[in-house]
Amino acid sequence: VRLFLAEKGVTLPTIHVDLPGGEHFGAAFRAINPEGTVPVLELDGGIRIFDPIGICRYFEHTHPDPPLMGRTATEKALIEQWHRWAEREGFYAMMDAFRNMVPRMKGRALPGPDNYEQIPALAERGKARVLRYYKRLDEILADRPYMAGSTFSLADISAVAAVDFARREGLEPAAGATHLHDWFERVSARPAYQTQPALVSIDMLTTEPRK
Ligand SMILES: N[C@@H](CCC(=O)N[C@@H](CS)C(=O)NCC(=O)O)C(=O)O
Repeated sequence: VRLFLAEKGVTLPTIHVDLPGGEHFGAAFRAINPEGTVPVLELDGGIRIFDPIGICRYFEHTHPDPPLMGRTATEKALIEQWHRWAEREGFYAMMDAFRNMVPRMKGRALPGPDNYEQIPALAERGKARVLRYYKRLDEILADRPYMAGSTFSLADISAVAAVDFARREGLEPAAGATHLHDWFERVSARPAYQTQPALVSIDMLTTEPRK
């Protein structure tokens, strides 16, 4: 969401939620989002949107330029396709690997209000799937500069967030994945990424088991 807003040139008043301190489990935050997850967009009038892509969709409508979710029917369909692919094959694979592996996520293998124990086999499967994701990304980007074609879009934001996150957990793409590396350089050189990298700090991701 931060990358999407930066690409749009939108700045919003923000309130930091202390995830390591478990603020999102407290009554005050749960009154705002019973799902216990960030981010949450609060609109004038009080409506709240807790889904990241719901938030992006809102700003795509209110700030259509530059378009990040496509203009034509074909662009919209391709961007949605590759965004969902990156989320499913990259982000959720990385999340399985990360949340089922690192000690600080013990008892917090899924985001949300309920505590789930880690499943080591899921971490292993997640790692294998991240490597497959890298391989497929390299193939996909062999004939185009961006995920959905010639133009940067939400699909690139989703795809780079998964890569960025997995790399910080020590899962590096192969050196020979040149199309992936070239694309990563292209995307991470963008002013939005320079000011709002997909991850600000690993500390933001550290959550303690809910008491
Ligand atoms: N579930 C949403 C993302 C929301 C989400 O999972 N947010 C994480 C931070 S990236 C969170 O709030 N985690 C709190 C926790 O792990 O306790 C999605 O699939 O797009």
